[in-house]
Amino acid sequence: MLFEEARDRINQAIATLAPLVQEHSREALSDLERKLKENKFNLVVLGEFKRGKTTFINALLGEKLLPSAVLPLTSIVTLLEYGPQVEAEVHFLDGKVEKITPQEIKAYVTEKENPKNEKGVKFVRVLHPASILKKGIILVDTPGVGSLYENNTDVTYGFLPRVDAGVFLLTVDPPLSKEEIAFLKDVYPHVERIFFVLNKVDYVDADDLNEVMEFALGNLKEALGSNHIPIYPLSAKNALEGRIQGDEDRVKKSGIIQLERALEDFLLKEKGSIVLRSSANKVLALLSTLLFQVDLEIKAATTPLDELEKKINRFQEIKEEIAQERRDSEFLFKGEIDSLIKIVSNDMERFGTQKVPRIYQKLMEVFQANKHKGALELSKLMDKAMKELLVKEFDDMVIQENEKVNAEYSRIARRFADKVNGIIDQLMTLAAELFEIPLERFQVEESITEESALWYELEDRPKLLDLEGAGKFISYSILPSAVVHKMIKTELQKKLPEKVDMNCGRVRSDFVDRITKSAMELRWGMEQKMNQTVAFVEKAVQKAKGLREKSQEEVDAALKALKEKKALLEGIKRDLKGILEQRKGKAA
Ligand SMILES: Nc1nc2c(ncn2[C@@H]2O[C@H](COP(=O)(O)OP(=O)(O)OP(=O)(O)O)[C@@H](O)[C@H]2O)c(=O)[nH]1
Ligand SMILES: [Mg+2]
Repeated sequence: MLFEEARDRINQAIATLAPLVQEHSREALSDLERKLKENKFNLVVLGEFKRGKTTFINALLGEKLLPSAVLPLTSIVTLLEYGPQVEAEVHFLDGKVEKITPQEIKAYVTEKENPKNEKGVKFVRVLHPASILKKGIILVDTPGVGSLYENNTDVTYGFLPRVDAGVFLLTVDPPLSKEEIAFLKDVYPHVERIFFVLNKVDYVDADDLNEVMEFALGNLKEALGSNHIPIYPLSAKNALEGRIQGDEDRVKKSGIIQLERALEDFLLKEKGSIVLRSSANKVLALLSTLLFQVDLEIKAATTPLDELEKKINRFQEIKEEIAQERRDSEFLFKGEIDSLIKIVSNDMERFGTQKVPRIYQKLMEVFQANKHKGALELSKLMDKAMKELLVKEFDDMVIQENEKVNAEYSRIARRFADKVNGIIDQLMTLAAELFEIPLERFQVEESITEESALWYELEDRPKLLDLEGAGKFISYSILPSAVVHKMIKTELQKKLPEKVDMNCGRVRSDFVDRITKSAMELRWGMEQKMNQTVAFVEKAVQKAKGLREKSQEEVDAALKALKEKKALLEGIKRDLKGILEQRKGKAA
């Protein structure tokens, strides 16, 4: 079948389905339609935070167009499409679109300048003349997942249904983490083709690189159960800088040429096919939901009323049992969250008791080195030293503690989410069995944002210190130095534990707030998901039951309409499956 013919048939399917689906699915359908028409697809750059996604995209463009940095940065999806000159526009959540200059991109897509997306940006679209874009791909920069910024993880997960092909960035350090494997597994069902890139190879020499490649490869093979997984080594930094400086040799050594070649090769041979398959698959996923609903309605409308009542009652019972199971896992989840909070409290306490003597000792070293100085100068100096030492110690501790809490929280959250997802699956299977309906890879229309990392922000963490007291030392300046020294020491001995204690308290309550908030949101999200599933089944059954109270003619007419709808949906399904059969295709 030719591309055009297949495309027309998918378009027909979309046109038929559009009036039958809900608003947000309709949006997704019209998106598919546009991509089919333009024969373009989304090549999405994915990975954990700070793997160099944005740098890689800039290297492909040959200029520092998008902002990159050392701290978790990209917070908004940016789509890059071909255009004769560079242009940029912001698409807001409320539907507004605003033209901006390329220099202004930063103000919208970074965590720093648009914290928690307070500007309400949906995505940024950039036109650029780069040749790779001209060949018909839409290059997409996504926020890194797994960082302290939960929102960034959410944004990327929300985009997964629109990924056609992916570039998954790993780095040499660490070569492949547990979190990355977990993320990859979430990505995998959404993509038709995935390219693995091992970035930052400039950090290692050739021997180490081989070792790292072997390691990553072995783990990827195991995780994905595939034997053929090419990995492209890359230094996005060298590629970008080489291109900016016109240093051909540096560009060549960076590995970007091989990767571009692979991407272009793939574009040339498979783009059309990918566009078709990816669209067909997305429409099929929607179809399975619609078919289940129709089946359920038909079944309910043809089951004798008393039997139907029995089935409804049985479903209610199952629902109750499952609700109990859900309460159990919620209870478990809550318990685990409480222990996590306890861990944080203990850590803070330990930090306090360990650090006070150590900081005091360091302060005394500063004191000894400076005690010849005048009272005023010395007291100011000590005050400054205390502030600096505290800030440093707290900074280090907060970063470490945060990593620990994050890892632990995601473990707990993932387990809970898996559990609830399992329960939902069970519910759907039972409904299917009860009403004797074929259940085919049913997907609840929902993104997977629940499994995101703990919401925590380093930037607006509580002020560590308030040191207004500094001026107090001044009045000591008229006293003899021995007295002053003693007073300063006494003051330090008194103030230091106070400050440490107060700030431990602040950090603790900050952590507790964030853990509690994240946990609450997760529970709420999972509950919504459960309720939606139950409502979905109940709505179909109730609709059919309502029908049974009408005249036989009306029932017959409704049944006829339902059966026609079913035949229509099945026809579309067969057609799409046929298209897929002809174009089989995962790791590139
Ligand atoms: N040494 C080295 N550093 C790199 C390379 N690629 C990126 N970096 C650096 O890594 C840091 C992160 O790069 P970004 O491109 O912002 O990473 P990102 O994946 O877009 O980060 P998020 O948007 O926060 O997820 C920056 O300091 C880059 O300069 C590379 O190949 N080698
Ligand atoms: Mg980025």
